[in-house]
Amino acid sequence: MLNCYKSQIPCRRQRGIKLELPQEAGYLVFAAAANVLSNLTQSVGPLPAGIKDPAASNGVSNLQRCRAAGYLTLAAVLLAGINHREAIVMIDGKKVLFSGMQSTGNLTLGNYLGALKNWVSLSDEYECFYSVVDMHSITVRQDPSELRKRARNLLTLYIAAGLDPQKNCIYYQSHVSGHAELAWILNCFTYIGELNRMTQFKDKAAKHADNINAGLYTYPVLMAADILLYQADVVPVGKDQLQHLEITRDIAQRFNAIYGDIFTIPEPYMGKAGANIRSLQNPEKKMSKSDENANASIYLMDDPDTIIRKFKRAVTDSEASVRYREEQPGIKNLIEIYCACTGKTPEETEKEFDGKGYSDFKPAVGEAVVSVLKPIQDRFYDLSKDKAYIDNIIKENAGKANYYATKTLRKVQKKIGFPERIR
Ligand code: ATP
Ligand code: LTN
Repeated sequence: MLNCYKSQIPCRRQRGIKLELPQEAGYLVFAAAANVLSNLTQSVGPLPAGIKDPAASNGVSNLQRCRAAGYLTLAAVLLAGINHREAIVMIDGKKVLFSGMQSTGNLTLGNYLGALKNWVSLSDEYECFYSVVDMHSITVRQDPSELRKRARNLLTLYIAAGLDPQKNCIYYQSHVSGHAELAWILNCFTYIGELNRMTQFKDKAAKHADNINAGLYTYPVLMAADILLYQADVVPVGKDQLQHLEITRDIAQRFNAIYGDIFTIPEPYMGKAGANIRSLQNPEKKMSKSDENANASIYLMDDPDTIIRKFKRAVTDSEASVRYREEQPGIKNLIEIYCACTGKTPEETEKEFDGKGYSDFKPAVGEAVVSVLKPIQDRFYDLSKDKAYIDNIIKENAGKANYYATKTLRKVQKKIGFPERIR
């Protein structure tokens, strides 16, 4: 019965215990459900409250059908005797989202406003994978114990910033070997000419002239593997990463053209406010966690006094008026930060500080930032005390990520002609 049920539904991904259903699957589920429901409910009890019997009436929505399908899947899991703790039952057909951050340096306000904050708002709409991409970090030399500590802090910060680890797959890249395996394969489908054009490589090579390693050069291929491994539909990234997303799409399309429809072609997802926060010491440069000048960046864990002090010292100009315009890049950046933290528009901000000087505006920006970061910091410290809780998230989510990664990887290995595994 389980087989018959599975085979009738064109799921995007399926496992004995996991089904993701596209909307149009609703009707098939409906038909399948009508056939199997009575047998299943006899064995596992009545439908839970709030889940409508899909066979009950014509007025059942697609979502209700999908919910029923989720329940039926769970019922099937129970009947098949699979450990339900491992069962992931999805009840509607969400698109997949992948993103990640490197565990190099301490997270900045730029990382939060440009990435993390948007991630939180996307959790409900998408099936999300958020990785701590520690394998990318070693393209630049790292101190081992620092790297381990930073990776853990970053993962904890993801949660402190609002990502629910039950809804989002939050995991370490290095815990899923599929990233490295797929990256190798994709290396063989990437041209040197393409990699030569990557501006991030040129920047980082100039900055680390003593260590221009092959990993730094093929960094975009590992990033492509991250994204394609999970068949991601969307990838939230800042402007600086668009070129890497473009090469990911090119590699995927090249592979698909040879082997068929294997990879989903990902789209960039650009958030609106705060997508491009600049350095406080040099507004020509983006705020970056690897900046050697600590005054150039606001770190997520900076205490309130430090934050206010850094804003007071921010490089601006001699115009002495709070105006949102290209000619005043330092002030423009501060206005953008203020707006991202308060929800105000640049026009409202100009009005609010009309006739006032930078000595009023700069501390106000600092206060706005403190009010956003303080709750995140408090939650971070609370979470850090609960080692068992974080350990459990690391373990469970690595399992989930591995499951999806292996699925894509096996498909790819088969297509390119690697010998089958003998079980
Ligand atoms: P590094 O200095 O190590 O290169 P970084 O601070 O530039 O790090 P990344 O790890 O490269 O940060 O980026 C993590 C995410 O944060 C990416 O989505 C990136 O686009 C975003 N991001 C980084 N810096 C900024 C910024 N200044 N403004 C907006 N978004 C940013
Ligand atoms: N290169 C990115 C981090 C990163 C990433 C990814 C982002 C690695 N793999 C996959 C999105 C999707 C950066 O430096 N911001």
